[in-house]
Amino acid sequence: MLDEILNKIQECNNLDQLETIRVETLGKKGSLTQEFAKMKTIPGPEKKAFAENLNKQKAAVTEALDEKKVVLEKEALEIKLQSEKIDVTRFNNELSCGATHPVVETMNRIITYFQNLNFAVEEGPLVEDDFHNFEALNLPKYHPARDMQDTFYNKDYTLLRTHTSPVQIRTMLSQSTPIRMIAPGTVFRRDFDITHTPMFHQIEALVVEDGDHISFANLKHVLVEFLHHMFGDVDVRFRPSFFPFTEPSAEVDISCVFCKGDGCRVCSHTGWLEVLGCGIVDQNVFKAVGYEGKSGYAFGLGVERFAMLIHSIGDLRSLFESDTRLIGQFK
Ligand code: 2NM
Repeated sequence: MLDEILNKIQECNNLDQLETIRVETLGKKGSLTQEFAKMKTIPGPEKKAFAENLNKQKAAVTEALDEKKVVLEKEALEIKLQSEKIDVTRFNNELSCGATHPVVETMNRIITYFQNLNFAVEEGPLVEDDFHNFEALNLPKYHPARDMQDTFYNKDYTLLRTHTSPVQIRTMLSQSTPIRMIAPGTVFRRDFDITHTPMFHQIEALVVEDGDHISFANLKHVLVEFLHHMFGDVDVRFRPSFFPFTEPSAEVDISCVFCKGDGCRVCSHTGWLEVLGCGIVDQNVFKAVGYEGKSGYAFGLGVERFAMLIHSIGDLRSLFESDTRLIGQFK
């Protein structure tokens, strides 16, 4: 009978079944317990041997049950651990990281370049008044040059600034020479087509000193160095142009970064790309801010256009669509 019990324990493969075996053998009505009840029917001289034998069997069964219990508990724990296993690397794989928008990145690059040349970074309000946005910049009321910009006007005759030049006016009104500054920021124009968005970004620069020694040569040098920094080994040319706030004025071209000047669709087969406007500050601007007798140069550029040329982005509007397939390429 002992071998039979020990066999059953050996073959048992779960804790419930093991408990059943324990109850069936060592429980109140268990088979071995019942054997102990037979003690009183055993004649005196045989009692001791009978009892010793029974106790041995009980000890053997108890030991077998205890050993098996340890093994089965270990197996059960193993199964539980397997089923509750956590892959700690899983969430890490799914973390996605952001990227700096190409317009912001380009703006930061330009700002850093001029900060290293000791230019101060100035800011001003997006909602401007007529004086700072037009009048002080040699654009008097009813002047046809105001048609060059299509302006968002508010009911109270304030307006959304059409360029960052009002920041230059505010800086000249509140500071004295020498001035060496850039004004990066958002500007607004009523224009919306393939190459224009109603909101875009500009960086304008202004350098003013006492006397008349600031010349076009100073302006040319700074711009050629800057454009080589931004676009690498390109040719640079200055074309005479007109702005109300500068005289003389020029527009600046670089040799086409796509066809290296051979002519392609992007440069309309001219080999040149227009990248900024510049000039010697008009004396009428200095008069408006009490800067008579000073000289200076200024220039302005569109950040979106720079970003598109640097990163070969074909469509201006893709910069404003928040499509993660665009921004995802700039991680
Ligand atoms: C440009 C081109 C040429 C300009 C002029 C001034 C100021 F305030 F000094 F008169 N600020 N910015 C300027 C000159 C801007 O942008 C294409």
